[in-house]
Amino acid sequence: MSSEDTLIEAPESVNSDRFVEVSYDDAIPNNVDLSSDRTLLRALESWHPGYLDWWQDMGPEGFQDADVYLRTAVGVDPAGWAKFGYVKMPEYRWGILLAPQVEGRTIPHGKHKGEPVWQEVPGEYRALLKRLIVVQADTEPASVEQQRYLGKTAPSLYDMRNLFQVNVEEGRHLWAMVYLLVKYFGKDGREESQALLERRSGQQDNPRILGAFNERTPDWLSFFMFTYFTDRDGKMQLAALAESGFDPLSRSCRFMLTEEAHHLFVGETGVGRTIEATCAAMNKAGITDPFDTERIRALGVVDLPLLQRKANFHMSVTRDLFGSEISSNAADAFSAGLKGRFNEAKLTGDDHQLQDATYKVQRVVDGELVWEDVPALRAINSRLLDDYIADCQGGIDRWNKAIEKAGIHFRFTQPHKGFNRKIGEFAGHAISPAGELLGAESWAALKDEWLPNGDDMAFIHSLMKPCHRAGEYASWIAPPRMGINQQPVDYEYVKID
Ligand code: BYC
Repeated sequence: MSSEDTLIEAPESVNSDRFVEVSYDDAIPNNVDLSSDRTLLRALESWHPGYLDWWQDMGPEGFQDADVYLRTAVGVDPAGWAKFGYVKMPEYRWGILLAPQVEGRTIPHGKHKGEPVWQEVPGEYRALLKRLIVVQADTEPASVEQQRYLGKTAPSLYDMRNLFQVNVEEGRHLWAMVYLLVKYFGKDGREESQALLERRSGQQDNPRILGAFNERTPDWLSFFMFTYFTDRDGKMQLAALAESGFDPLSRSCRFMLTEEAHHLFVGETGVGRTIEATCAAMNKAGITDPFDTERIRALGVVDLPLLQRKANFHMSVTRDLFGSEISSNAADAFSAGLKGRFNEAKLTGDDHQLQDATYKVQRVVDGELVWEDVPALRAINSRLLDDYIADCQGGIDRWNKAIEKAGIHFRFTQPHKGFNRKIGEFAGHAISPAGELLGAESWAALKDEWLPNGDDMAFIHSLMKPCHRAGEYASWIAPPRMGINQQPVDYEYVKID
C-alpha cells in the first residue's frame, strides 16, 4: 500500500530562498503579504464570518466542539510544511498559501506558449478564467457538505480524524480559490465568493455546479471510494490548472496538490483496509467463494462484489466530472493558456499548441462503439480522462495484490469508460462494464449486478455503527498499519467530550 499518493513534483527551478514564511499572527494566515493590501484584506475579512457560519451550518455535524488531532499548513516548503496538534475545527487556521514563484516561468501551452506567465488576469480571457476558478472552488465546500454526517458513524477515531482532516483542507482549498476571486476579479469575484457559500450540495433550488458533488455520501464506503476516485479527479484537474499561464492560479493549485495526496491516501487505505478485513474474515471462516454473499455478510464484513459495485458507481460518476470528451470549452481554455494537460510542461512529442494534432476518442456512432481521430485540441477533456483512468489503476492493482495474497479468487476491474455515464459521448447509451452496448431492457434487468442495489445499501447501512473509543475499529475494517504522525493506532485522535 502506498504511504502517500504520487505528487506533482515542484519545478526544479524553484529557489528555496523564495519560500515565504506563513504569518500566523494575522487573522487569516497567509504567505501572500496580505497585510500590505488593505482593500483585499478588508474584502476577505468581510467574507470570513459568512464562511464560519457556513462551516457551523454545513461542516461536520455534532463535532464542532471536539478536539481533533489535525495537521495545519505552516509553510510551503515540502520538507516541513505542516504541524500537528489538537484543534477545534471552527478554530482551524484556514490560510492562503501559494507555492513559491518559479523564476522565469513561461506559458507552457496554447497560443501564448513561451510568453512570460501572467501575474494579472488577461482581459480577453477573464470570463473563461473566472468560470474555471468558480467551478474548482464550488467542489470544495460541496464535498464538506456531502460528508457532514459521517462523523456519527465513524468506524474508529483514527478514521474520524482523517475525515475531519480532509474536511478542513477542503475548506482551505475554498479559501485558496476565494483569494483568487477576490484579489483578481473585483466586484464579480466578491459576488462569486458569496454565491459559493450559498449553493448547497444536492439542493434542488441552488445545487452545486457539477453532478458528482450533488450525490449523497451516505456511508463510509462511499467516503473511501469518493476520496480514492473523486479526489483523484481533484488531483488531475488541479494538476491541469497548475499548468495555467495565470501564475497565481498555478501556484495555488501546486500547493493544494500537496494536501490532496493525503486525501487519496485516505481513500486507498480505507478501501484497502476494508478488503483486508473481508479477506481475513473469509479465511478464518473457511469461505473461499467471494460470491457466497450471505455467509460473508453474516461475518460483519463487506463482500468484494459489493465493493466492486460501489467502485463502479463512484468511477462512473467521477468520469462525468471531466466534462464532454469533445469540448470546445476545453479547447478554448487550452489555447488561451489557462488550463493545460496533465504534466503539460513535461510532455514531449508535440508542440503544446496542437493545431494539427489528432487524438483517438471512442464514440457511439449508429449504434456501435467506434474509435475516431478527432482534433487533439477538442479532445483535451478526453485525454485528461484517459490519464485519470490510468492513474486510478495503481491502487486497484494494490487491492488486487492483497486479495491474491489472501488466496481469494477475485479481482477488481475498472468498468468500460462508457458505463453509466450522464455527460459526454456515452450519455444516453446503456453500456455494460465489459463495454457492450445494451438495449434499455437489458440494462434495467442487469444494472443491479453492476451498481449498488437496495439490498447492498441496506446491508452497508446496518454496518455503519459508531466505534468512538480509542483503539476500537469496526468489524468491517482492519486497523491501519501506522497511526498519524507516528502516533499509535489506538491514539485518541478525536477527543469527543
Ligand atoms: N456536471 O464542454 P463541457 C475537486 C457543464 S474535483 C454538471 O462538456 P468543460 C475535488 C460545464 O460546466 C475537480 N455540469 O465541459 C474533488 C459546461 O457548463 P457551462 C474540480 C457539467 O467546460 C473531491 C457544460 O456542461 N475542478 O477538486 O470543458 C473533493 C459544457 O461543458 C459537468 C475542475 O473541474 C458535470 N459533471 O469541462 C473536493 C476544474 N461537466 O460552463 C474537490 C475546473 C460539464 O457551459 N473546471 N458540465 O455553463 C473545468 O475545467 C471544467 O469546468 C470541467 C467541465 C472540466 C468541469
